[in-house]
Amino acid sequence: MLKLTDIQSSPEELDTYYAQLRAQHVTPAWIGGGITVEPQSLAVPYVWHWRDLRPQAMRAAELVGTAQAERRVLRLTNPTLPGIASNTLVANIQIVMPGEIARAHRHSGAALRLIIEGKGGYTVVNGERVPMAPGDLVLTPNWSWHDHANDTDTPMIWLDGLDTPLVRMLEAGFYEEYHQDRQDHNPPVNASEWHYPMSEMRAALQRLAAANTGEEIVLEYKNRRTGGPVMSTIACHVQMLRPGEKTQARRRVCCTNYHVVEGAGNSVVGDEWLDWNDKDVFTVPTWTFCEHVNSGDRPALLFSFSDAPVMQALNLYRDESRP
Ligand code: GTQ
Repeated sequence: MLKLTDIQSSPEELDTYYAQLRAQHVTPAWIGGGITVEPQSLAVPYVWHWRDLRPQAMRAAELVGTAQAERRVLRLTNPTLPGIASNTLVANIQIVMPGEIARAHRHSGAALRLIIEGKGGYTVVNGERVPMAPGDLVLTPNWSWHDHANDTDTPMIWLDGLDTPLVRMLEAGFYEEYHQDRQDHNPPVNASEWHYPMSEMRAALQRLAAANTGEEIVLEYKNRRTGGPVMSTIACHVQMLRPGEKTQARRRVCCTNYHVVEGAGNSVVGDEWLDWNDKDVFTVPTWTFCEHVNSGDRPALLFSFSDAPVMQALNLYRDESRP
């Protein structure tokens, strides 16, 4: 017969023992744990409004040159995290002014750009020129050379999504500067591996809406080579919400950041009510029920990026609808 043993020890004995363990850098696992019944995010739901972000991006361009700032980037900061928007993924606003470049480098972190403002700027990815227009998705997968340029006469502003917090946690980060400020590059190609024009996504969403099956209208951006998620650590989606549409509340084991390409509405994320408008950004922590409402009179487009491919690769992914 196996039994649970009950040993009576004095507080003094325990204190002495724990102090010895501390000095020896050993921790008793019966205090504290570290295993939770379900995921408990350190992050909180939060929305950053474009009306606040845009003037500060423009101000950054007045105050800081691209010679000083290798990337002129504002990091959206979750109120409960250190300088990052979500647990594994950052969401940053980058601005490149007319005539400026952001010089060439590469790093282990994978990055995406969702263009918010400006047309005709470009990113050079491994020697290929990738054009930018509002709503376009541009990928710079890990360890790809990339530099940004703006030859136009208006600012280029975009949302950067990177997996750098994940890479840092894994202690797998490398970084290298290119031997020139900019890469020599070829002209743009059709169906670039790194470029997903919003014009194509919008047309596909409108086709789905016209079929009117009553289902949610959501598309995943597919890696053109593998057919899987766009990058090994990041999946991207775009959802169209019809006027008045409200989605089912759902939660998933992954952290997700949203960008409002266009439209107005709100999302209830856990206990938080987040109002959003054109070009706002909001974050949904892991395992937190989330539902979206389009409260406007035009279709709303929500772009999102998440670390779901990481969870799936590690057999940690789950999702459920609210009963
Ligand atoms: O454009 O390469 O937001 O290296 C942060 C780090 C963007 C970039 C960021 C970066 C970049």
